[in-house]
Amino acid sequence: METIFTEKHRLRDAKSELFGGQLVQPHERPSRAEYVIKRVREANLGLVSDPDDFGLDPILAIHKPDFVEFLQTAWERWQEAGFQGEAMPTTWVGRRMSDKRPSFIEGQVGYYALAGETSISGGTWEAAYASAQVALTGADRINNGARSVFSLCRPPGHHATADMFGGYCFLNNAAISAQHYLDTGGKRVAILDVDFHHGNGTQDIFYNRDDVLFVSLHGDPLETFPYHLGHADETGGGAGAGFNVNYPMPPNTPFEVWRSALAKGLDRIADYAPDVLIVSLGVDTFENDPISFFKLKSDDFTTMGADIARAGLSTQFIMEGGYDVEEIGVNAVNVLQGFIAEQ
Ligand code: OKP
Ligand code: ZN
Repeated sequence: METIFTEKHRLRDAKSELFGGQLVQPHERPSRAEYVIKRVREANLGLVSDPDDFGLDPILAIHKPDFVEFLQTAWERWQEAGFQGEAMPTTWVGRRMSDKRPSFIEGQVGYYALAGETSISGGTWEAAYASAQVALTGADRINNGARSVFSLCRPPGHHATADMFGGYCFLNNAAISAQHYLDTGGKRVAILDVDFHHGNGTQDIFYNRDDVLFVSLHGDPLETFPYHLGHADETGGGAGAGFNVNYPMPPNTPFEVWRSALAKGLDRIADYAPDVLIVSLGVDTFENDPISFFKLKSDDFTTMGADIARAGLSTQFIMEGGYDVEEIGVNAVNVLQGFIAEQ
């Protein structure tokens, strides 16, 4: 399996995450991608290639132009305002408040944020742009006949909506890739999100559409981030009714339980008969992940990959979360090796 990767991910190297009332080094840090690419090479997974540049158009097919312009200019404008730290939201559109966009950068950061932990720092836009190109290049490989590809995206994307950043995400790489398939002749795309956290951004982007099926397995949002979306009764709206499927699960969920939800999700995907399957691959379901509460072991990730391969679909893996930095390389590559052994 070919891996698409660029060192430009390092441009996202923020100092601050708001965690437990303190500013700490972000869990989403450059070493994550370094562990994964190191393991890809050790395991001889296949070719490692730089992304091509598809430009802004496929990003603007998902994200609102004012949001993209905000991401491009936020850090510069924050510094010009004289702030000393990284750009972080301090306000948000609370219930019954106005959706009118503020003009001052401090207000705009709150306007475009869906969560408060994630800062915008120098290089964030450049890294997020490169991450989206890694996803688009993977899609291009599938379009050219590859059975599978690994887009080693960083920063991740599944929390980002059309016009909001947060949860370590800025541009929704999986959504941008899905739309690219549809804009290059695809009719139906399925997205299977196995990250520990609910992919609220991906759900929101495609909620009213039937050309993208979204299936997510995640920690119950009553108990964990993103808290305000991801319940089982969110099944899609309008033309998208029935095309959004959530499997929230409680603390300490073991692999056997998680795997039976995966089987149900894969059945739903088989019924949908998509042209391509995108897997939002987070490995923060691991038992030792520092911010999550499922109990998957390293071998379980191999089984996961084999289960996904048996769907028999052209499959693009897109990296999302996973924070036990020593182990995420092994766990991510186990999924890919499990897939290859069964494909
Ligand atoms: C991004 B991805 C833990 C707070 C963590 C942000 C989590 C973002 C996860 N107490 N808040 O889905 O892996
Ligand atoms: Zn996650």
